[in-house]
Amino acid sequence: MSSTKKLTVAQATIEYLQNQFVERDGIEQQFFAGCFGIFGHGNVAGIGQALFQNPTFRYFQFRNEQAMVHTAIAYAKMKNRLGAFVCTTSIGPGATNMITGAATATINRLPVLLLPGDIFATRQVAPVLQQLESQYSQDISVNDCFKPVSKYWDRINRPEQLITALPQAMRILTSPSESGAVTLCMPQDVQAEAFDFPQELFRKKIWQMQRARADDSVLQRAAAIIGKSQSPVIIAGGGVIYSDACAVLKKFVNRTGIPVVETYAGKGSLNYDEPQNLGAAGVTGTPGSIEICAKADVVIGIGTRYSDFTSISQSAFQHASVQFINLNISEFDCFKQGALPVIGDARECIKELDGLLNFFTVSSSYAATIKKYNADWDKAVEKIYTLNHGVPVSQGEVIGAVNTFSDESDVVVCAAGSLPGDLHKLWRTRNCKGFHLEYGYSCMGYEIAGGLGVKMADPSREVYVMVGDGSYLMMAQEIVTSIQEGFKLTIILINNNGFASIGGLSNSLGTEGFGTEYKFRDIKTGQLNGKFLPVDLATNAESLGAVVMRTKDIDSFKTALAEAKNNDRTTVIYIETDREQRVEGYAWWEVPVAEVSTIDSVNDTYEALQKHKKKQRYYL
Ligand SMILES: Cc1ncc(C[n+]2csc(CCOP(=O)(O)OP(=O)(O)O)c2C)c(N)n1
Ligand SMILES: [Mg+2]
Repeated sequence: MSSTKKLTVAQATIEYLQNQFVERDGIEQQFFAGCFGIFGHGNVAGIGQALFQNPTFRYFQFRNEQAMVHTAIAYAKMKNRLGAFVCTTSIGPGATNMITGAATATINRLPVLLLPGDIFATRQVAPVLQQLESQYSQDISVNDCFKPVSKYWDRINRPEQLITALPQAMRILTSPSESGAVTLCMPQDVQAEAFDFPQELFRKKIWQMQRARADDSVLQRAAAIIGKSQSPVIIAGGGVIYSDACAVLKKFVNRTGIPVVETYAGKGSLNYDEPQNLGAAGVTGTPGSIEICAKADVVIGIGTRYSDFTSISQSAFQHASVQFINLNISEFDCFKQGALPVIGDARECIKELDGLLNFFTVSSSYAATIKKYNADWDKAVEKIYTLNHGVPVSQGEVIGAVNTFSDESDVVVCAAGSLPGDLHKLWRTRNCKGFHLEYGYSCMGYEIAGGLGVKMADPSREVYVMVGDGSYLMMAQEIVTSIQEGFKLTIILINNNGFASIGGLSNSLGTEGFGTEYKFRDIKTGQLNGKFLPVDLATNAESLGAVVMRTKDIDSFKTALAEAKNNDRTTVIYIETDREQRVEGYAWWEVPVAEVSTIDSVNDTYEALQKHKKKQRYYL
């Protein structure tokens, strides 16, 4: 047997990727489920040829490169980072279309492997079609823009560089602490070059996704601090779910009574009806969660990166001597908030803390407070779910109808607009993978493409994509892909004629919703305050091949949900909502306000901002 195998760089890449496996808790699985792509001259004869030659590594055709990265991200999220997709593009615009996707992956710490085509390494033909030239270096292409949004970035200028680049890519992709977008730029000529690669490169390789244990003495210190606390709280972040720590968290808090608040990525860590679950944390938090965090003497952040939505722009934690203890696999996140850093896998760390704290329970008065907050909030949710607002309906009622109709195992998917905050507060979670929010980058356009990734990861569940008209207009084209591949989505398309979220924010900042409604330019005023635009989004969805149901009131909406469940093709349920019937908010969020203005309402808002800012703190 020869010790080398002659393959093109593209063929070697695909063959290598096909042989990569991950193992966690003794369960082994193939890491990549295939390759998403859009072909152009920068990849058609390289990666394209390799995929054509090797149909067992399945190729999926997409409509937009950014969207296909979103689908890959959602897939990896649904798989708790134990599965991923490869994305191939041409050079130039096809490649740079993936940059937003790369940032979305990296901010959410989710693995995607990007293979953008790149300019000729030989340079002889330069500038190739779509090459952006640099006057001071021939060693630069638009693909350098991936550097700040990738966790690993490389350019394969010679075939043998693959041999050392691919294992580095895999190390990052399968690391629970380092995961994110990995970009291997593939010059279009090099992709097609042959090389005698060592056979060992194509051996089956199993990457262990390790459950790192924390340092004993640090765990003991953490237990000692929690053991003496009067009003502890746990912030459950995405790390709880990715580490598959939901069951041990439930056991720990059911026994100790420590309340839990959930971030966007962490919502679902506990089911909604668990007695210790106070629900949404932070800016879009429940009143109980906000109160408990404000008074907490010990804050235990598990698998959270403390975004400003969680920390209420660093005004959430008001106890004079609040002490943070972070359980996190990522050292970077673990040290945030001046915390005692318990660096390790969430599930293992919770288990060990549970053992060390076997003497501890919260006081009965603290438990009673938590119980009351829970009961009060559940009443508030019920009221919003059953508002009977009439036509146009309220967004809260729509969420209520979807939540009530859907099965326990179903998944809701969302990313941007006013829906995420409302869902964060109102969605009654019933399984730890049922609430899929991309709120790290909150990237408009993630919703439908993301829904597709969720469905691909688990076709046994119904996937409910909730999307606003603004996000829909930004990126709806993967409806076509969902139909092509037979991955059925139920898309709830909420039309409120523009940006309810940013419109509301603008109003609250004194700028009267400027630029946030979808209206004609008025000839007299010269402003965008004419009639509403005559856009028909339902017909648009129909034209992409979806089954479309146009609903107006909440009863017809509920009927449509039942019908949609029986469809096997992607179905869009269209409904218009009253943009001003908002779900109440209970916390502040820092958004800058003009320090000087000719408009009184802006000046008033600036004064209010100064008051709120007094509550902000540094935790060192
Ligand atoms: C790609 C992108 N561009 C801009 C924004 C800023 N932004 C956040 S929400 C929003 C409006 C969303 O409108 P829509 O989807 O209709 O939801 P609604 O606010 O009406 O609920 C905008 C522009 C964003 N999050 N993502
Ligand atoms: Mg809207």
